[in-house]
Amino acid sequence: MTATATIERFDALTADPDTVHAIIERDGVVILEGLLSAEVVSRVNDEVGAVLDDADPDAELFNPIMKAFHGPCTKQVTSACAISPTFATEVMCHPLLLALCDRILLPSCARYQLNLGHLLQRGPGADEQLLHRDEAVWSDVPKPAPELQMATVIAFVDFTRENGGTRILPGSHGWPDRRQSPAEQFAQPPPKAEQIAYAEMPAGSAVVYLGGTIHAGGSNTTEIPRRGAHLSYCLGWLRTEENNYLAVPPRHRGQAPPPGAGTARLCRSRQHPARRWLSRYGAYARPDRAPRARRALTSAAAQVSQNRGRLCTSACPQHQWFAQELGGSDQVPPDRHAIL
Ligand SMILES: O=C(O)CCC(=O)C(=O)O
Ligand SMILES: [Fe+2]
Repeated sequence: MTATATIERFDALTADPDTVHAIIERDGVVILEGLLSAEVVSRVNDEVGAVLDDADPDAELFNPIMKAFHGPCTKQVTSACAISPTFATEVMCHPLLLALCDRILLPSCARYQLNLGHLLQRGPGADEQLLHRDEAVWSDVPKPAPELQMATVIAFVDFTRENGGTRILPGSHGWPDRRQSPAEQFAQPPPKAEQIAYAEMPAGSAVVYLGGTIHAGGSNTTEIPRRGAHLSYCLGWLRTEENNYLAVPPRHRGQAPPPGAGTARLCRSRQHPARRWLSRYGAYARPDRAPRARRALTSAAAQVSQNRGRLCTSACPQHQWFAQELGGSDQVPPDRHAIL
């Protein structure tokens, strides 16, 4: 087997956040072993098991790019915190992850926020995912930019090279192509095998990387579904990938961050009538669920008049899809902007 790059590892129980941060700045990535206890891993697995069993890896998503991105063998379930209370309280708000966010994100915003927390189960037969930088979703932010995002993939089974453990290119956060558009980045020659590291790690560990670090899910040539969660945080002034105003259940919104992480506000939302629909059917909703969406949105519309000032950009695909479902027009009525 060809030599591969390596990722520096820390024992999460004893790691000093300043030291871990220094290595993330240097390499763009670290592995935190033992971030979650075996008991927390088993509780999350119990809480998400039935939903993942039911998930259809080949389900239509309203955004076909997302479907191609995850591939036909990956079960992708949004809003993990709405499914698993343990995920919401003990994973999403983990003090070490928030301590790293304090160092990476807080210099560039008043408060950072949850960007997304979804489950990614790469099933047998899953192909290698396209290598990418997660920050490509904010490609309109002029470069150079501050760090926009800190991401993790957390293992809920042992991750191996064979079962699709995340592939990472250490140091790629410092490559000059980071300043190019996503299209130009994808046109770069593929990396050499020896530049790629594999996040092989026991269940309960996490690979933590920057928005500018190139990475992707691996191929799964085993019979074992690779169950992981992709959890990321971003600057407070960015629009998030999951709509956490709706996705985070009210009981977790007011949750006090753990001591030492007083600067995090993981979600600013208040109770919203469309939230239940969204947490049940996912932030990347399927078109065939439109009737339910319409009902939720109709009742939501009554509430949004208070909210008219907060408009989202009419170019977002979610927006356009809702607009078509609601009236066959490509314009969302102004009184519905605020809910998207
Ligand atoms: O599943 C993985 O290992 C990586 C997933 C990922 O990079 C993503 O969804 O952006
Ligand atoms: Fe990614």
